[in-house]
Amino acid sequence: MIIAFDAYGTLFDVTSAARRLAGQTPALADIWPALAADWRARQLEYTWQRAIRGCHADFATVTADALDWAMARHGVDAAHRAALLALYDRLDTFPEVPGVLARLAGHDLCILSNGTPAMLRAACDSAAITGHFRALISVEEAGVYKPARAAYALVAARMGPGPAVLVSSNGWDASAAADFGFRTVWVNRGGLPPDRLPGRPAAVMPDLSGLAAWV
Ligand code: LAC
Repeated sequence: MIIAFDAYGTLFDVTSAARRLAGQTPALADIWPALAADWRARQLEYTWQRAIRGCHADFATVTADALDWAMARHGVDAAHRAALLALYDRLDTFPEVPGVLARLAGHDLCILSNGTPAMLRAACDSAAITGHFRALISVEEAGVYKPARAAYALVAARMGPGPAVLVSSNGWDASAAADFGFRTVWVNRGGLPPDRLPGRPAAVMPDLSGLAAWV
């Protein structure tokens, strides 16, 4: 079975960059959760804005732009910018990820992510999970962000035809992938209500621990 994973928020904890820097930077101790939340929210909003407006820029650019906005909002010293961006290339995985990927060894795994090829390779190498995947597929190949259909079409183009599961912690991503035709798992890490959008996930899980048994 082909299984395509979203990367950020699904495999990688996007809050870990701000959390790790805050661990050694007293000025960030109280604000890092809000900084991380705004960074992520603006990052996603900028991908949708750029897709709708037809002015694509890669995810490294969007991620840096979103960080600049979040740092300005929270009054974070510009001296921390480079460290935060460097930590984004070495995000923590969620704790269950290495074990789940090992249990899925008989399947044909890939990543489908907004991340650039370089960002995905750096994060996977840092977490020592690269070897589990046949392909790290970046939407850069389509030149448009998820949830554009051209982004989801990359999985069949790279992995070949056949039934495929898509796994994402982003409700909008799980919904769009289901609408596209994937059997979709929504990893509802935040305990959120389902998105009111076309496309229903086939399964909802609180984390990835049950994925191998479900597949
Ligand atoms: C990704 C974002 C959506 O990895 O989390 O594509």
